[in-house]
Amino acid sequence: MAKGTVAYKILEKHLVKGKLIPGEEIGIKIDQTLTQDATGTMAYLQFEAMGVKRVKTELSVSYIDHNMLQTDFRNPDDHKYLMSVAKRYGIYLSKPGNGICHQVHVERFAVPGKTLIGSDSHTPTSGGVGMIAIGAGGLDVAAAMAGEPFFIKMPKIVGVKLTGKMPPWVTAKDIILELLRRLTVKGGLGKIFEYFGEGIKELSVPERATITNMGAELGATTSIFPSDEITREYLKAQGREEDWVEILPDPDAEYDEIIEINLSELEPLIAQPHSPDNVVPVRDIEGIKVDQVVIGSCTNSSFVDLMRTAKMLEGKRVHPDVVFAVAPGSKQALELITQNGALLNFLKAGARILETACGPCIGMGYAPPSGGVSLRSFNRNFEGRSGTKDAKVYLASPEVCVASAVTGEITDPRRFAERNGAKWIKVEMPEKFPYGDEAIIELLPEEEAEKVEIYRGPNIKPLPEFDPMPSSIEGEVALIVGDNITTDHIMPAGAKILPLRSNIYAISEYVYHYVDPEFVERAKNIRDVKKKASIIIGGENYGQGSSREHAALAPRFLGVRAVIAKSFARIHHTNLVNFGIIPLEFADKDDYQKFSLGDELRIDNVIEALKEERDIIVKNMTTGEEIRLTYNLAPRQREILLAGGLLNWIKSRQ
Ligand code: MIC
Ligand code: SF4
Repeated sequence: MAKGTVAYKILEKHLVKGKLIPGEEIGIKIDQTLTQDATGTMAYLQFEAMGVKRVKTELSVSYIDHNMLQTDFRNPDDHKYLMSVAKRYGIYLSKPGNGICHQVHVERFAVPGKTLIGSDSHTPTSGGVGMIAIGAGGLDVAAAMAGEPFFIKMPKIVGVKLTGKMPPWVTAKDIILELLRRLTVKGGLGKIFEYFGEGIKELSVPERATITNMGAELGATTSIFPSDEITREYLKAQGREEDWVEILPDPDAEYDEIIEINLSELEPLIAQPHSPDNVVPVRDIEGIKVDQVVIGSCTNSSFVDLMRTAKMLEGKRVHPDVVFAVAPGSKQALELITQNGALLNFLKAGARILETACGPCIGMGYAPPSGGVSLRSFNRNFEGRSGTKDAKVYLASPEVCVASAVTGEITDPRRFAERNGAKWIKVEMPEKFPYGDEAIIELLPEEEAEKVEIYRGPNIKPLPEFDPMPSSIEGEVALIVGDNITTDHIMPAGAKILPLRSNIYAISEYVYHYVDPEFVERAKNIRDVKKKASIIIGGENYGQGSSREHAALAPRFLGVRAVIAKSFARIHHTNLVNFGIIPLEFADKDDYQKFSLGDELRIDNVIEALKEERDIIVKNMTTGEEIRLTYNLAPRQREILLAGGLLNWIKSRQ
């Protein structure tokens, strides 16, 4: 039962519904929330619809970090909306330029022992300071701000025992890449990864945060480190020692499973295109020419990353054929490297300095050239995500990135050190960080807050209304896809589409845009002409990756009422339920073969089946076959589906 583990202790303290038994639905009290601009506008529209006067959490922060290109009025209008909502409802606002939500949250707000949910899949980053931090859809975050508990299936708690000592040039990134190599992008489904063992003493908080951040790529519910002396020192340097509490696993703590990594045996690793689990040792693919290199993203752009790579660059220049960029993760990190002069090393090496934001990680600028090779210190390399469909994106530690930027080809940093005399340094934490809170807007007193008017630009469109579940679904197979479909496939981001996040009518025109450009027309035809529902057939781990609820909301708007898949990724599964799309699974996975595009399907007695928790039968009217489907839905989720979505369900209870 994993009693005595750090994760169990925190969950136990926050439990408001259910039992801490793996697989059972539990409700937990949420202390903190975070949103970012790309998911935040929708989350706050939903929060407004809940009619609450002020957030009910201990702390809520709204970050602006994803879309900062501001190519026209839409994006700054959204920012203005977010700023007014924050003032009105008692939410801190981190302005554009202050940094990437997860990094700033660890620096300025994360508190050991507390719970956090965020409308971004990398929210587990704050697990680096011993907090239960979980990514969720915006609607779930809105509900938590309104004081509702957050519901998940109680995960298994997997202990990751770190033994040995990392050799020079092996870093935190290699620990998480090693886990991805072993477990794949679906290896973490239904699990919390809790790190323990001698090896964790070597890892600073920013390094721990790299690991908990990229645990999202395993499909894990979250990842967590104990809150120990290292955490205390870090929080003290952030001027927040009073936030520290010690949370260690009990000596007799029992994990549901244990994975051991001997750090002494690790070597620099790299994820090849187009999946973060396509991991090999860097030395195996040395010599591949790179066109561009970038250090940044919420995974690897901390002060520690910037200091070590700045040191590697001392007296060196970026290869003439390579464009190299650095996007510091936060204003605080940028301030520090400005103060101590490390920034100059990047400039002198010929680096391009990008804004402290997500930027290239979500295809907002800095796209690679046609067919180009881009090496990044990020966490995701899904096909096309960089903005260039045929680019090849590799993921590795910032140290591998810098070694390769100088040589012009993928290079093992150990070989780089030998040849170029670069020295491995252990980055010491400053005694006091420059807090850098100048770009955080403080809370207004309640009486003033109540008078704030919400600003709504013309890009912000009201939420569409959705019907309750019909008693039978008459539908058509509108799309068939394979395994590991990401929410980037379903609802792409990037400079063209991201500005439409507050406008479901406009953004739904891009659903499955790069996978099947005809999908939208087909779905609309099924909805408007044939007056039927669209049904999507999927493989394993359907909807992995980002938490964007637009990947459920926009298909629902286009008339999708069911997705039948071999298995689902956690956040997307919940998002489908929240928007009234029923996530069904094949009782026999081989039945996946039994569907073709355009097949007419009929699912009868949906309401009864959901009420009585019976399996569902789909009739393929085109082939005459009947196929048995199951589902993994808690009673509350079945009620939500019957109501046509979470907002309808919440309203029906008021
Ligand atoms: C991502 O890394 O894919 C994002 C962009 O941060 C998303 C959120 C979004 O789509 O807005 C995520 O990880 O949840
Ligand atoms: Fe931003 Fe990339 Fe992190 Fe997502 S993964 S929050 S886009 S930096």
